[in-house]
Amino acid sequence: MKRMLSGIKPTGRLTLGNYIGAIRQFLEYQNDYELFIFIANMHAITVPIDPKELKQNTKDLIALYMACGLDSEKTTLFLQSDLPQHTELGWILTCHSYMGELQRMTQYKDKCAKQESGITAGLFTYPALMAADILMYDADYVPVGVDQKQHVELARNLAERFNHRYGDSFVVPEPIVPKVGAKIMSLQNPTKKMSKSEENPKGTIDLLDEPSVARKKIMSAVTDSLGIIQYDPENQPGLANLLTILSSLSNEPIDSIVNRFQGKGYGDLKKEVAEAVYNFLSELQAKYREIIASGKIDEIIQAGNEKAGKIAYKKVAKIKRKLGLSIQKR
Ligand code: ATP
Ligand code: LTN
Repeated sequence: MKRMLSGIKPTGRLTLGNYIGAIRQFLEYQNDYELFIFIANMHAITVPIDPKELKQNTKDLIALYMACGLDSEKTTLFLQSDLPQHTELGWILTCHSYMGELQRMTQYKDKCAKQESGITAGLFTYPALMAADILMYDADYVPVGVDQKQHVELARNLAERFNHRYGDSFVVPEPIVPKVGAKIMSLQNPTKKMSKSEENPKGTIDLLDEPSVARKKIMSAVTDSLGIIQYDPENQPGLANLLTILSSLSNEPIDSIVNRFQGKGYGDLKKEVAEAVYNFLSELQAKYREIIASGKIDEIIQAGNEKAGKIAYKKVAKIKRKLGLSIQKR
């Protein structure tokens, strides 16, 4: 079975966009791949973050993953900061990354452009840590958003460089980027992505939003004045977004929804989407609360850490031997 790995930073609360665009895919992958999913909390500290918030986001993320249907029997779910091998291999890979290579990373360049002061060295070297996360487990595939593809390519280059210099060390990973269309838009500005860092909370549905609040957000979503129900993302982006959300949550094809709503108004469609979102969030949050109350999070992370930790321990020991860092005979 091929191995797949992905991580998510606990820097904000998860949105319906994260669910439809990313988490739902993980649920499918867990049947066909040996799946490793981890909370990239060492990456979250590359920018200032309140410790209480970080801790809460981390727990929420684990509980939400499970509430969405990630099955700890099939998937190894672990916490990056609990495995010191990540930073150890991260340092080793930092020492094999060139300044020019890291300077070319567009995410770093964008952040530099936006954030005039207070850029940390960690933000600069973070792609080397991300490469360590991936190469540690010999992942064949890494599902990521388009913005992260360049980082996976760096991991590929580092793997090849290492294999060339020291002999076979790492599997060269491949990024998997979701098909186009896997992009849920803001409810208030449907030409922009629904994002956890969006300023207007009315545009974003948080997975932990009160379901009745989420219902209101759908009812007040921006549409258009054409008054025809059809799927036309270019001219009717708000409507297309609502159709995509309904189709994703109900598994009903968009065409069939469009047919059902012929001759009806936007209000009718919004009501059905609002109900679907209301029901989805109510069920999800009930499971979420159950998981939090069960105290199982610690147990699941511990089991995941143990499984991932064994692989990480072996890998770092092997790499240290190859580099001449270990002097004792084994
Ligand atoms: P931010 O909003 O702060 O830029 P984000 O919501 O994009 O963050 P990430 O942690 O970068 O969060 O994304 C996690 C995963 O969710 C990625 O695979 C990304 O492609 C996916 N994702 C995020 N927002 C959407 C969206 N609106 N539609 C579809 N997929 C999304
Ligand atoms: N950098 C990613 C999170 C991340 C990751 C990884 C994803 C850290 N390590 C390894 C895939 C594989 C982000 O900012 N979303």
